[in-house]
Amino acid sequence: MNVYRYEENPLLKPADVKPHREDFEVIGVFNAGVAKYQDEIILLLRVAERPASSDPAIVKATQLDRPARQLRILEFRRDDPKFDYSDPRVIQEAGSRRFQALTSISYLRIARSKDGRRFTVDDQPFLFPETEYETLGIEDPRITQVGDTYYIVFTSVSTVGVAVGMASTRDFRHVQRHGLIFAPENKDVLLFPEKINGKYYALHRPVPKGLGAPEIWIAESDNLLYWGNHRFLLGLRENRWETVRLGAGAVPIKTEKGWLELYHAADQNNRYCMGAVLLDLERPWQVIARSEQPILEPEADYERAGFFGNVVFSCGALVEGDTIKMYYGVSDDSIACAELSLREILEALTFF
Ligand code: MAN
Repeated sequence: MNVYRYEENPLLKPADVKPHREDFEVIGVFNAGVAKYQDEIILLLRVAERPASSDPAIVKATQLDRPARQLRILEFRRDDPKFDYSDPRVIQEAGSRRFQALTSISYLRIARSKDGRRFTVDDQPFLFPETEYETLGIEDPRITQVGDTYYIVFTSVSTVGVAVGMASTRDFRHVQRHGLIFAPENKDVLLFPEKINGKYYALHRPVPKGLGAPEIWIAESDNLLYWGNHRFLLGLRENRWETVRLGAGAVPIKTEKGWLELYHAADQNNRYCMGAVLLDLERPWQVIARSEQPILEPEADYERAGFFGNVVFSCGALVEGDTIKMYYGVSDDSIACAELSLREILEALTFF
């Protein structure tokens, strides 16, 4: 597989984004949704911020205090044995691993570009945590254009669970919220860009806690809001790069051979790669072909090291002729882009 990584990578780093308020710092700008709007390429960035701490002995975190409608600042002593800081993304109770706080709060912010390489970041957040289901942040947006409307689906995080919210915009200035479309625990929802035989389809990724694993399902809807007829779609595979969890990444790409879905998967070491799967054009709940090897894996320095290293994680791609421009978060830290050939990806798939 020929992968052309942009020379400018990473295209956006935390230092390129101003925090939304002065006493905060940006620690990540990654996992961005992608859209084409007029003559611009839009990245809907996941920006992760935390309250700046001048004292290295104090770890500060934050969450939305709904009644007060403002962010509450939490403080933890780094040397307090009650807490486990081993996962940089979350503060847990030592021993029990019970959730205490996320180390950052995420929200969505727009970056705009004409050439797809140099982006200007908007001054203000586009979608900021606001509801009771977003008190710990909103993350990993995906954008699907249906007619003139861009639907944005995102991970909605709160202490009652990790769910999936939806919003829409027509101009990337005004935004309307539509509430939660999938209950906890669920993530990685991708809406297909058109109806198939009269129905909308969505890929989703529940996280069963008894039997089952974090794997990809497909559901259908008449209106994008109410989802049913759930079917299991794509599972993990042993002894490979996709052993622990997987989830859809980019909006399904319509090709002559089927719907091409670029998805992520992780192994026991939390190493995230991108793979590809082909779904039947008329019956998208049927898998026709799948990549044996990843189409992209963490190899460049910026993909291997960072806030949470060895992660490539795409939430969106643009297709121009045979070229797939895949934008992806690297190491839960920054954003990169790579170009791949659509034909080469299809040729590399194993058909069942
Ligand atoms: C995981 C990671 C984090 C994220 C939480 C909540 O721990 O993906 O980045 O904040 O889940 O979604």
